[in-house]
Amino acid sequence: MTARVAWIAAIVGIFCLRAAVSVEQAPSTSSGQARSTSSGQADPARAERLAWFHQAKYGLFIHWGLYAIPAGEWKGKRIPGIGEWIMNRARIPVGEYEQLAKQFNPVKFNAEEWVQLAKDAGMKYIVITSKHHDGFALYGSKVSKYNIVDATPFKRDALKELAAACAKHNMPLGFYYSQAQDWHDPNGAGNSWDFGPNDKKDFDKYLREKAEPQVRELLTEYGPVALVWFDTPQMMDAARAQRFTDIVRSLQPKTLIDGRLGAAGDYVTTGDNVIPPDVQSDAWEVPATTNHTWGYKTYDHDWKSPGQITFKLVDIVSKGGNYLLNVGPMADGVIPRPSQDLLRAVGGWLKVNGEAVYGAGPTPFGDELGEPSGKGAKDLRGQPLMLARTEWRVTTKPGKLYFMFFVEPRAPFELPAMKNTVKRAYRLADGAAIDTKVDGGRTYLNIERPILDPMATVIVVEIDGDRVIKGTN
Ligand code: H79
Repeated sequence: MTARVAWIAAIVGIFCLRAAVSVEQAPSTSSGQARSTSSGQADPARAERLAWFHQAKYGLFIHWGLYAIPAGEWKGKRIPGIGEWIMNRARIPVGEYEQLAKQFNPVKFNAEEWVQLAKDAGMKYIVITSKHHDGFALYGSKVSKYNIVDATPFKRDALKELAAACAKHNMPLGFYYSQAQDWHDPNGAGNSWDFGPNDKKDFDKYLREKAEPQVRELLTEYGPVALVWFDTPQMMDAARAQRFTDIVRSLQPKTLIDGRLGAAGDYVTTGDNVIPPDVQSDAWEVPATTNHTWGYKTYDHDWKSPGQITFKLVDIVSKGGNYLLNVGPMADGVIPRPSQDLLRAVGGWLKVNGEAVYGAGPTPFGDELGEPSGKGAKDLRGQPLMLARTEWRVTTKPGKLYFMFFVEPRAPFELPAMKNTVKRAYRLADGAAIDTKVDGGRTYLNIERPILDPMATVIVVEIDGDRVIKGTN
């Protein structure tokens, strides 16, 4: 088994294990196999759908809903865990939780500002919760009155406004939709405290009367939908998943389906905040938080730093993936200032160095990523424990290698073994030439110290030929 297959097997294994012991399992991925049609041919329609996604690399995830009001606290008590799970974690009865709708009046919500933030951040697509597990729709659904237009004093359709702003700024917009868990619907999965165990429910009634028609609405009333982001596929089987696939494909054939529908989507979705240890050949995306929650919590101030986010972005791109990074707007419609500042700081780096990220291919090397610790050690998820290396990463475009340094490299820096000749090397930020020398068949870069940018200094290495040929001359 290759390391890659082992990794996929490990996360799929975790999913199955959790699913067997708990209905509140962690979401996981679809198969990591390079996808082809039943005849064994590559799927050209899928490849075409994915073209923009491979270019984009970095997207803004937005978790917004009624849970932004309690924001991690219920009846004076802090409820542990992720904020959007508060209804579940505090076992709040539907009749009580739905009262929150009467208070939901985000008068400071401004779709243009949200899109502008994504643009400033260098993010190339937006995905927003149209309905999370709590069952509340953030748009004017005709299927259920439990929605932002019919059940709140706000009465505005937030997704309509966001779709219009995205269209204006050419920003692809996708919808998160919790297809299986719906704690508001007596037959939806997950709410055992009001409605009893899942196996006593008429789950197909819920799918046919709420989830499927709502997904149909999202794909007909909001313009082009870049992707549908399904989540936690409990109770899903092949037939149920197929009905969603058919809805998406028939209404908008270009729309991508993520990896958590319960059947193979268009790309692999890794576990929440899980970045694989090495390059994945199939298209993939990691959903990730900026602190420790998706929905807003007043008391989670543990934000990642711009440097940490930049490293993760580059790490992900060097492994062939996309980074879908979350913000949790407050109940008044404002995205918390610290997360805005963080995103804009990374955006500043991308403005200068984005060429190394957007549309860039993965590392042709791999030793720089780290190595299994050996001795059979396992991490918290039961996967082989990796000793990650974090000094540098590399991405590629035809004829170019982008070396990104997070710490001072050893001087001179020895390029990984390749048969290609280095034509020239320069710093991406200012074009400053980097002195190179060849010795014993290896090329060395004399990178000035200190490195220019503490977030990451990018050195472009131009080679003869489009791609790296590994080995020594
Ligand atoms: O939308 C975000 C999460 O709400 C959703 N996926 C991301 C993108 C998600 N659904 N389920 N999970 C994540 C796994 C949930 C795990 C936990 Fe819990 C919820 C840990 C703490 C609260 C379940 C309930 C396990 C312990 C208590």
